[in-house]
Amino acid sequence: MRAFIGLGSNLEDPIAQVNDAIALLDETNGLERIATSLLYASPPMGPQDQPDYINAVVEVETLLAPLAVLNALQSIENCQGRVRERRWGPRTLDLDLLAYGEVVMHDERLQLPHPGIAERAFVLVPWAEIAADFEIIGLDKVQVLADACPLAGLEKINT
Ligand code: A4P
Ligand code: MG
Repeated sequence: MRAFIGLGSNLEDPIAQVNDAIALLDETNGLERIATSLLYASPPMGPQDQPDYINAVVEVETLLAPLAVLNALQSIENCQGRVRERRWGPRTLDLDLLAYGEVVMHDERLQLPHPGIAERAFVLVPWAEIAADFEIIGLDKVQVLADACPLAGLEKINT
């Protein structure tokens, strides 16, 4: 199945956090990375008293079921010292399963597609870079949503 993962970090060298997470995704059995966006910087959505974020989106081809992908993402977050504190607060690493094919799911642990996608330029712009024509079930094509979403200070970073 074709799936998309959103990566975000705003603590402890966010660029390294995102790159390390990509390396750990590559080591996960049953996930194959197909495409990777550039890295983007943006001011925090939510509480403003926290550092700017680095975000990226990765496309994978996977044999794992949706909850198994979530388990893999959470174990990578835990490996990188993620401590859950307040909602939308700062974090060393946040991995979101943005979409898993055309699956719609409302499990307590897993909502698919990920809620809030349509308002988040830091998700849509990197996603459109790698899969502009992907149709997010129940929403629209990634590029259409990206074009409609205010950039909110999002910038591509040069690494
Ligand atoms: N969960 C449900 N559906 C999913 C899914 N599709 N993918 C559950 C991943 N997890 C999913 O997540 C809380 C619970 O969501 C998990 O236990 C999982 O079972 P969390 O990551 O522990 O909590 P959170 O991230 O603090 O809350 P939330 O609502 O997921 O926040 P978001 O939406 O991840 O936003 N600003 C910028 N510029 N860039 C960012 O990346 N990120 C956030 C966090 C806030 N502001 C930001 C950014
Ligand atoms: Mg999250």
